Amino acid sequence: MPANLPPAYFEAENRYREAKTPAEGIAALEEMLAIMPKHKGTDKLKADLRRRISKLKSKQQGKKKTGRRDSSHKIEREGVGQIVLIGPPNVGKSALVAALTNADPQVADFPHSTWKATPGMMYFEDIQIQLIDTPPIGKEYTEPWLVDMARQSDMILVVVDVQTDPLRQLDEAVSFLKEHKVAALRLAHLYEGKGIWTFLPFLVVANKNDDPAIEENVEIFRSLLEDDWPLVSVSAKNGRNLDALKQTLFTSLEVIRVYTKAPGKEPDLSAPFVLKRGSKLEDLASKIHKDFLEKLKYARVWGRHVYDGQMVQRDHVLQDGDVVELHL
Ligand SMILES: Nc1nc2c(ncn2[C@@H]2O[C@H](COP(=O)(O)OP(=O)(O)O)[C@@H](O)[C@H]2O)c(=O)[nH]1
Ligand SMILES: [Mg+2]
Repeated sequence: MPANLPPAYFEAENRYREAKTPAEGIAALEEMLAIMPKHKGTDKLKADLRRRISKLKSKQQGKKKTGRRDSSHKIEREGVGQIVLIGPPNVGKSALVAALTNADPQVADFPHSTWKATPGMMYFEDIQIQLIDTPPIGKEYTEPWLVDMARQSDMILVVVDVQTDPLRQLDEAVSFLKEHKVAALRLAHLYEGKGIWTFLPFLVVANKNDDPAIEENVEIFRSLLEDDWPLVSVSAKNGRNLDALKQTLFTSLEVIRVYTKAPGKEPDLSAPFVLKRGSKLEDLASKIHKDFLEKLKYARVWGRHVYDGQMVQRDHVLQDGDVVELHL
């Protein structure tokens, strides 16, 4: 690798690694190609980038052909995040979506009762998160669009039944996703340089933990888990730990809620602006209005990590729950 590549090249390379669609990947690769200094030492690298671009382009075209069929399964994103439930039959995916959201998917004691994806909105405090119930994955047959839906989501919940061999169920789900190049973000380093992967936050939900007598199953499951999977154990049937699950889902989405106020007025607490964790004052300004980014002088912030009305500059990192008064 030539040593004189500019920092912008590595930024584009990061974007390429994190690309969720062929289009994003192509854009990043083309940027890398454009940034690359022109001399003999970079010829090989350039050829390699061009090859990757054309590969992605053919993938994109292949996708377009089947677009009509796939689009019927596409679920419009709503709320601050989209989370897909994945797992074998009968573990309680539909029961969880029914318990956590306004949706009412069919819950049944026979396998394969769910054959289409059903979205529902889950309220968490003052925001909503979208959960999607899906048909089961399994050895015999898995809906072909299911993986695409997972890839386009913000997070995957692997649901298992803690009363019925949860370790095998988890392994099945993780292997299935791995076969389709979808893996946990935490484990991304294991797949570096092995093609184009989609990495997402994963959470394991051990369902059917109905009462304290079942805690022992949960502990055994937990102790057998490799790779330190984050795990929440719940009961969709009687609501045990569902509040903890909601909180964990919100935290895993890595977003913050910020409220705005006008000088001398009360803040508007009804509708927060939702930003990625780590966002700065200037990110909030540009989200409110594109002119604000330019005009922004400073802001006053009320929250847990500042003193009341603290004056902050553009690069100030905001926290969940902050109230911000912009001064233009
Ligand atoms: N004991 C118990 N049974 C549950 C729980 N959640 C779901 N079930 C039952 O498990 C069966 C399968 O549930 P369902 O939601 O249809 O599973 P899915 O195939 O993963 O969508 C049904 O008989 C449910 O009533 C739970 O938390 N505890
Ligand atoms: Mg179901």
